[in-house]
Amino acid sequence: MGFKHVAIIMDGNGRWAKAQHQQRTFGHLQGSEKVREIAIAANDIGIEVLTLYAFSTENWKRPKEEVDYLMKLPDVFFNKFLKELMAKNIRIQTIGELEAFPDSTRQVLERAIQTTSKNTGMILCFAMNYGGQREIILAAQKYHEAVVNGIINKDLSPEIFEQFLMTKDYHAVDLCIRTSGEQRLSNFLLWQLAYAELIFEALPWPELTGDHFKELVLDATKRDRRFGGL
Ligand code: V0D
Repeated sequence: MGFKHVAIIMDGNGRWAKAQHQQRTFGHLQGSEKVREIAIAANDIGIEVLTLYAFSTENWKRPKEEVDYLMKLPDVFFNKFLKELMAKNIRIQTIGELEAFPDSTRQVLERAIQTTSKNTGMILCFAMNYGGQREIILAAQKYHEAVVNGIINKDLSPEIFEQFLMTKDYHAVDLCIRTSGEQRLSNFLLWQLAYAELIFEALPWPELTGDHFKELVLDATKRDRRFGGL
């Protein structure tokens, strides 16, 4: 039973850089190279959606220079890797409230989404200015609006509520991996992780390899998933 949707909290980039007497931004750049390697590995093993936590709603609290650097990373990433993503038939998508990003960053994202929109392979979904609680509040507001407008009735179920989440087009998350040793969800995909397998990997994100990633996914696939049944 192969996994369809894998999500990753790409933690440990700043700490990894500091450990080698480098700036945190160097860790972020190295981290974006890893996005390429892990996306290709995920595509190799037939994963349909890979959702990566690239920027949380909390990340705005970081020093301005670091935030400014992160805003430029999507452009750096696409200039280096867009050709390769096209060759691998990978589609770029995003979840999160992109309105908060500078126009320049949003234009880069829009162009990448457009350029890859006809690809039919794996979806590489970047969660940007994303927070799980915020997503659920927005979904509740949209649901309420739909009820007020008489578009749907008041019977609410998980299946109906999910249609108002940012991930409505994706399969449920099968596995979430967090690198760098912390064992928390940190407001990532709260609803979607209800039945997901969890892996807390000690290695920091820049040190994960494609082969190691494939091994983690394979190990999790072997777990017996009962979804609360017997
Ligand atoms: C920094 C480790 C790729 C986590 C990975 C703006 C923190 C490297 C992207 C990216 C970030 C995002 C969207 C897109 C193409 C690439 C990225 C951010 C941070 C936040 F369409 N890496 N990356 N975006 N890091």
